[in-house]
Amino acid sequence: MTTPALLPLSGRRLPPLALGAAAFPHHRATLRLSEKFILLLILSAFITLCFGAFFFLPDSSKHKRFDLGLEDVLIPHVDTSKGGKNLGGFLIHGQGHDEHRHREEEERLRNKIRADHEKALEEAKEKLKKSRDEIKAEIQTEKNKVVQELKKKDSKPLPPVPLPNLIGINSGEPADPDVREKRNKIKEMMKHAWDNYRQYGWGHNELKPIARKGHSTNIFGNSQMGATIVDALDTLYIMGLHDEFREGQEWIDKNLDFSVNSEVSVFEVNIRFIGGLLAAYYLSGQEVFKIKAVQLAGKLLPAFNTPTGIPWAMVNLKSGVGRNWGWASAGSSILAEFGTLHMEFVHLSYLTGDPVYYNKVMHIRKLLQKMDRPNGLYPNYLNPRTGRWGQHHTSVGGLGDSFYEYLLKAWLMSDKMDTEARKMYDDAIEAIEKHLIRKSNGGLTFIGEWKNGHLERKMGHLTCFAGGMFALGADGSRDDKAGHYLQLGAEIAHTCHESYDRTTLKLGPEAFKFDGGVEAVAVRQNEKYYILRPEVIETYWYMWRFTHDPKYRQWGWEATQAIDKYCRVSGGFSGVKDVYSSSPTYDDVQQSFFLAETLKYLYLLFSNDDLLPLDNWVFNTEAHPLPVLHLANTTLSGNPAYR
Ligand code: DMJ
Repeated sequence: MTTPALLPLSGRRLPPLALGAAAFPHHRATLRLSEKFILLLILSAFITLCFGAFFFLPDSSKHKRFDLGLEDVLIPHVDTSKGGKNLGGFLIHGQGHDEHRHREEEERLRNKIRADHEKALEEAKEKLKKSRDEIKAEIQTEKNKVVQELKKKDSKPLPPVPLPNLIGINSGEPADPDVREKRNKIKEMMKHAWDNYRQYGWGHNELKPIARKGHSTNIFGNSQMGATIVDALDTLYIMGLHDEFREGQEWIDKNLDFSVNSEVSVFEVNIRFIGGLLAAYYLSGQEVFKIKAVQLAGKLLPAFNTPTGIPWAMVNLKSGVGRNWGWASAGSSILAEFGTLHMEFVHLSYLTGDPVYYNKVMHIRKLLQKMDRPNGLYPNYLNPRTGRWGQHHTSVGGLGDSFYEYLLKAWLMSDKMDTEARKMYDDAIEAIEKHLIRKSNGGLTFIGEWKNGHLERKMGHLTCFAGGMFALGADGSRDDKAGHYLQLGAEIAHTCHESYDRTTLKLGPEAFKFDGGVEAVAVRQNEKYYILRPEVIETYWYMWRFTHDPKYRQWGWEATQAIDKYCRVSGGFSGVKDVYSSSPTYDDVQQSFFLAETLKYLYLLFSNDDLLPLDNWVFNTEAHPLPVLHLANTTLSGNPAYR
């Protein structure tokens, strides 16, 4: 029976508009809602009429009706000890005063019920006079009110914390006119990518530059979360594209909503959205970015509800239900995913004063520290239910890469106080050097992958980021091997440059081999694509900052020209399917990381070093710069918000 839900027994009618808006906050529900709403009104009116009729029935009939359960509402306590008895819900004390008082009470309640229901009937009649559009508009207004209320609740000011030292947010304009010209060209490419996304893909996650429409993949779930806007913000800011930055900010302020029924990748949302929002906040000082980052982080937290605390790969932002990728070994979570949260989560704790984020990532670290590692290597798969490794596959490219990167960067970001992270990084790199790094017959240093007990002599484009990582970690390395690691970085940069140089388009393939006479060349057709990835350029930039060897700028410029020549289309930039073909076909995707990383690293490569100096900023794995936190130690006790 639906009556009790529609018509609470207290006699107060639930305002149906508010009920609808609160229960169905989504646009698609609006149409269905208005139909339901009219039905509810009719039912409500009908029931009210029944109630009206009821009061004209003889008393005995009424008592039977109230047996249906209304007694608790009328007189909740039945005290039979005083000789009274509960007759059909009305407390009958038998005689005299009590009986009289009771009748009065009964009469008062009846009048109240009658008045309430007459009012409800009037309201229902009024509503039914309105057109469908008017009712829809009312529902919308109520819905907006609820959304505004929720926004207000979510936008509560965060505790003030001292901002870290934000050094080097400047133009970084190079004096050399040739370098300046190159830098301007890169800025123009950014504008081309942004303007087309603005025109054809606005609000969608990414752009299809040939079809000229929005694009998305399952990492962002099924909703339009404006991934390109969030990912591109800090690049726009650094390049001085302030109008574009403001447009992005406005969209985020008005439209970026995380209460969506959408299953997203925890890792991708963290590095692109939380990282992007935090960087935009630190660069511009605009509170909205910090608030959005914190709101979103709250939506990711349920992913950590696993028996081990190792988060699921995906989480539904609305329900909080998590799960892992179907393709991952034995239901495992991925090392590069759950191991790439630390930087952003430490900043979240710093900015909110809430240790919850910090505790989550430290728990992961502690768990990993306790585990046995085959040959000192971290396998890529870990089961979040059992806490056991899945398949013994180790990679410094896809599935493993940014875990190692974040160990080093956790140490750097803590102003080198987090020595535990540095030790884990040093141990891991030693094992990687011993088991995965080799020189090819032609003298190219490469990083292979460990698969089921043997080394696969193949390196991914993704792995090329490691050149920059080795250079970044050189200072402070164990046994003072700084020179060695800088050299290793240079060798990886050289190998990756070769992988570009040995193609027709001078763009790097997704993966390349060092086997059977093949050196730095893709063999399989499905590894010949270039999807606007940044890793090789990222390594050029780090190498440039540490060595100022002009070849890195030269290599960066070669890549810029190749991208502009082969990936640029009138609707933006697209990946290409075969870098060895002289007439490439496009994949028709402008990846958000092209704006976040590839173009940013290129721009920085042709800027002065005092723009975001590496002593003060640490770039997350999506190239979003986060400031070093000069905290007393890794427990964040230096943060006044904690005390
Ligand atoms: C980016 O989203 C990040 O750099 C990530 O760590 C790995 N790959 C892509 C770009 O290639």
